Amino acid sequence: MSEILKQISDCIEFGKINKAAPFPPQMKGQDGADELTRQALDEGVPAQDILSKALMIGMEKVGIKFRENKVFVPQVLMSAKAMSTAMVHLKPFFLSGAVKQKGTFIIGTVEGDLHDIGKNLVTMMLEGNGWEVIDLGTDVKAETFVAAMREHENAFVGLSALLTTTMASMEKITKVIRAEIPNAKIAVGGAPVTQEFCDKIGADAYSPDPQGLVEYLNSQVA
Ligand code: B1M
Repeated sequence: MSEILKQISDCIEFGKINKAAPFPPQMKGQDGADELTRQALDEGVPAQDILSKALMIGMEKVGIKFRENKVFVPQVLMSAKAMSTAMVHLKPFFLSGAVKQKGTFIIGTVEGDLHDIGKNLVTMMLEGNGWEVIDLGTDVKAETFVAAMREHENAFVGLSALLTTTMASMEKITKVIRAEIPNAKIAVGGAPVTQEFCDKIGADAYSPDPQGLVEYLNSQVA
């Protein structure tokens, strides 16, 4: 990994948002995810590399430490904030791929689940691939998905879940959407979700990453 990608990854891992941020104390006064991401882009590092070789790596390390109780929610929130700050710089690069809109995609993180970084990434990638995205946010109830789908006829819908506990919400929401709008095209994703689970709940598509979702949606309108 190049030096700057390693530095950005460290900023995510330790929650260093920008130079002015006093947290973490051992990085006080140093550039943070904000400045370093800008610098990397200015130096010509591809946005995709910054995402996959720095931001995602840093977040993965945080996830492991979180699971092992080596860091706690406040530190994870600082990491999430550092990641969102970096993503602001990346967004125009993903969006610049847009030519004409291929269709509309409604997305939300399911009821009970507040994780939104992955959903936001999916949104960015889809927009960059020419899809109009209606983002319903986090903790989204079945009725909200259905209302948005009635408002945007023929839109595809995507459900994101990051907790094993909220996979139950995903199942419930899928059932409600199916009952209300039988021909709905429902895609599901998020770390604990699998193809097997997708099949079990009767969703139409599963992808472990945004690219797979882009490919699925593009195949539906080709
Ligand atoms: Co939470 N959290 N968290 N968390 N958190 C996880 C998910 C966890 C795996 C951590 C761990 O234990 N190692 C664990 C879940 C365990 C489980 O259920 N098996 C967990 C837990 C337990 C919790 C709390 C319960 C902790 C607590 O309070 N005790 C709590 C729940 C709150 C709630 O939602 N009700 C909680 C809270 C939080 C924070 C608020 C602190 C913060 C969220 C901040 C935010 O999102 N704004 C947070 C974070 C940051 C994480 C980790 C560290 C990182 C998640 C993330 O953003 N990853 C996470 C551990 C981990 O995953 N490494 C963890 C980066 C993101 C780019 O990946 O979201 O997977 P991801 O998205 C990917 C793919 O999954 C895919 O594309 C994305 C890009 O590749 N994808 C889709 C996502 N949605 C898709 C939809 C699609 C297709 C693809 O189609 C529709």
